[in-house]
Amino acid sequence: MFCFQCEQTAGGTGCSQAGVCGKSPAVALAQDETVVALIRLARAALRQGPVSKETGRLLIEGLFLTVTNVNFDEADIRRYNALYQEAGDALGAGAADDLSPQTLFHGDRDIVSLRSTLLFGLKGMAAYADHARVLGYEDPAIYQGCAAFLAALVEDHTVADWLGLLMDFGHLNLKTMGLLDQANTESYGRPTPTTVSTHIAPGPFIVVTGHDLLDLKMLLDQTEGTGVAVYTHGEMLPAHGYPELAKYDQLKGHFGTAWNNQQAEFDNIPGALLYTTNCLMPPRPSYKDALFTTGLVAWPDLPHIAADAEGHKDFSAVIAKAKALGGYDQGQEKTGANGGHTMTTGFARDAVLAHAGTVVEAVKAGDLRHIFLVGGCDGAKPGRSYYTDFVKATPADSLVLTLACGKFRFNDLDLGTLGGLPRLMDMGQCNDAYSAIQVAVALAEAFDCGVNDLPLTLVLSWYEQKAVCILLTLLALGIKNIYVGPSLPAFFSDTVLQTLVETFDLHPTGQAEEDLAAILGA
Ligand code: FSO
Ligand code: SF4
Repeated sequence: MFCFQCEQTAGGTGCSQAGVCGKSPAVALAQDETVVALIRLARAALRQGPVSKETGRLLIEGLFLTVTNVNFDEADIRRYNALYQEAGDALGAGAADDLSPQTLFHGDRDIVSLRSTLLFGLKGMAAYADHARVLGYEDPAIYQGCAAFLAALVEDHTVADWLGLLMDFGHLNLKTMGLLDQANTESYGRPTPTTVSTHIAPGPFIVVTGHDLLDLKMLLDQTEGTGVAVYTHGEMLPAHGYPELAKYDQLKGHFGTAWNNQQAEFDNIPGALLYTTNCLMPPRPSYKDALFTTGLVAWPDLPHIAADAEGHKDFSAVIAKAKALGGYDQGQEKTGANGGHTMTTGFARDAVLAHAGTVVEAVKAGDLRHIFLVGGCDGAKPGRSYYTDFVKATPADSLVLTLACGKFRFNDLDLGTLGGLPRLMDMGQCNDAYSAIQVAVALAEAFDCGVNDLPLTLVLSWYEQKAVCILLTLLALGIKNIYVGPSLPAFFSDTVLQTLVETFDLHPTGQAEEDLAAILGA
């Protein structure tokens, strides 16, 4: 096997014996076969004319299937692959479309680097497109673009052309994040600032993790009146900000922190666990029996809740498991990383821009010196205390916007307020980078300047492929001077890295205090 798509890749270069994530060589091969089956399907579909909705759905589903920590079940992946192969056959895929999985990661190092960057970005974007699709939001341009980029992966391009493709892709991902933003806000209302408790009450409960808000909504409908409480974990925290989800009394609070702490946090848990998307880690025996997967997530021999033809899911087995486990006898404090008992969320673009006037005036008056967006993924490797250190060191006359699961390093800290606004504001899940971009654009308009001229710095943490698509969107928008860590992608060759550094002033993170001083001194 060879896989280097995530930040925890073995030795910082590539997993070749087994995945650090728990992925076996057989699963890795099956997932590479998924990718070549999708390229084959895309090429055949493009020859027929506009890509159909049915084909587009298969492309995004298949790509999402191969994202880090989603599916570890070889038999399940092979079932999907057979569908993609059949769909390609039906569209007239020929021998010339058959590719060996080895074509993906072999050849000139810079070309492999550029191809991998595009492929991993596509995987991340596919997850967002799939979340929008389940809510009934689809865009033919996204499906068409997805097919075209898949086909482009195995075509010859100059380095300059590859970079052009990556920028075009960044714009398509912006469109996709915009569609998901529309899907989420039209389905569940506009997020409002909300304080979420980390207290776990006695009695039966279910912990829901991952990103799929529709799964949570269906579970909330089905747990009404059952006496079973529901808690979020990891990237589900922002659900509490959506009025149409927060209205359920049994949605009680947040359990623990981010995905990378699940093995410790779920140890001997007396509640049921529902995994809606990534990030699944190899389950420990002490909670394996409590675990259910849904959507594209799968682990061999663990129960999976599938949707029926109408998209409905029956979570009665999860509810029954929660009742059987019974919950804690006494209330528990599952505090944040710094011992805090609450977390806040719901500061999406409307909530922040409602105070745009205050922010603009505070900057003009010299009361607000800088805005930081400290966001991205959390991860299991050491070195991520950088983000805690950075946020703790930000001066009192600065604001910290955050999003995605990296925030659990610091989102229980009380950073106080500035001009009536909390200094720390959680904008939501990783896809809510869309909201952050809207805020940056609106502030630039208010100041009549470019986004790069704002007193704003992005300090990003990456782990998996969604972070790749977001980074490409930010670069495509011309946003410069971004700090990225905790380590750089193994799939960036020296030439690609140098190009990104020179073109976009991309900075690898260094020491928190030094980086902060450099930003504020600039
Ligand atoms: Fe985190 Fe996992 Fe949302 Fe990622 S939970 S690491 S970037 O999947 O998608 O932020
Ligand atoms: Fe290794 Fe990451 Fe690939 Fe898993 S997803 S095999 S940890 S590079």
